[in-house]
Amino acid sequence: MGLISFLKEKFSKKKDEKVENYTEGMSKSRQNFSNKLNSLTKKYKKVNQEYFEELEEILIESDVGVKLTLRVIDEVLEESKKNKIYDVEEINEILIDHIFKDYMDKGEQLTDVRFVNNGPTVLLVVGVNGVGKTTTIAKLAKRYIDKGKSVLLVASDTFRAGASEQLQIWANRLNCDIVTGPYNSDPSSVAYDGLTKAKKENIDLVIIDVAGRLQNKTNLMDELSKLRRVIAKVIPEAPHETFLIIDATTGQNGVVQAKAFAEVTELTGVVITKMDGTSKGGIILAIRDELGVPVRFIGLGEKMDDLKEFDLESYIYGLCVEK
Ligand SMILES: Nc1nc2c(ncn2[C@@H]2O[C@H](COP(=O)(O)OP(=O)(O)OP(=O)(O)O)[C@@H](O)[C@H]2O)c(=O)[nH]1
Ligand SMILES: [Mg+2]
Repeated sequence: MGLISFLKEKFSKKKDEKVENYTEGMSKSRQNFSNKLNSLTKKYKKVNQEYFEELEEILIESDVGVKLTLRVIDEVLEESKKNKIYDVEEINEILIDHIFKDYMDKGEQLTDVRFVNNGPTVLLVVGVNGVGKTTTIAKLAKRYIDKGKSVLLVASDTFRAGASEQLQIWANRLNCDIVTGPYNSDPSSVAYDGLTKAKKENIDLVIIDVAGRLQNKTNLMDELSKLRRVIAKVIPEAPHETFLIIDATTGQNGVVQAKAFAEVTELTGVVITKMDGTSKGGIILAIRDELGVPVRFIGLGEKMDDLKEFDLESYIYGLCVEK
């Protein structure tokens, strides 16, 4: 049985809240992707060259990325020939199986922040302007406060006017401690102050908000490596996690950003925001394919609890299964 049949059976039996969140948050992407796939299925019934060409187009239009699309289509074509499978529905199942397997084969499957045993766990959050860094930080802070952890926010984005204030508002709302610095001050020195405080007070989780200006890669690289050096001075193994935030609505541009960041700094995870705002939900697959870094969380809406742990099965179900 293919994955899609398996998921249909698994998720149709009992109402699963997590899957409901995904199907709701991904409705635009699903309408786009599954409608196109369904019309293709009706049009062809048996696969041929034109079918695969149209399928390729659908995948690329859904932001799955050209590289991954071509590879998966090749794999499916080969399987079709080898096992003499020409039925469109069967081929669609095989396609989804390959997409799933490709994601799994790319590396670790992590979601939740990995906490260290001793002392504060340090999470660095990077990404370009407007992708949803600050709100994601607030959502993550709430998640771990709700789990009983002590959380400290550090406003190292000192360059954008109002950035610190925005984080401060969240800290107040969440009743969470925060360290800020003056506008235009050195982000590393704010981080230093924050980590010193976290160490002294034995805070469980420190989340650092960093500005990500991509205009100049050398600058970004210098800034991030300085920040990492300073962080490691206070807590030797830190930062333990570095999450890159990518806005799903930016499509292939998001993939370009991800590659650029991966070149200048070590990333342990990606968070995809605004999945609810795009009809091209394939970006997750493209980023995983290009970077191999696990997608840790996914933003499925603007509300505080709309940030969910990434779950590949729910994601595929949310993308492909008609509702
Ligand atoms: N619909 C939707 N909106 C989101 C999501 N995540 C963030 N946003 C919105 O995106 C906008 C920008 O979010 P911020 O958190 O300010 O982004 P930022 O990266 O910190 O921006 P700068 O500090 O200006 O660089 C806000 O209006 C958020 O509510 C999401 O998952 N879904
Ligand atoms: Mg911000």
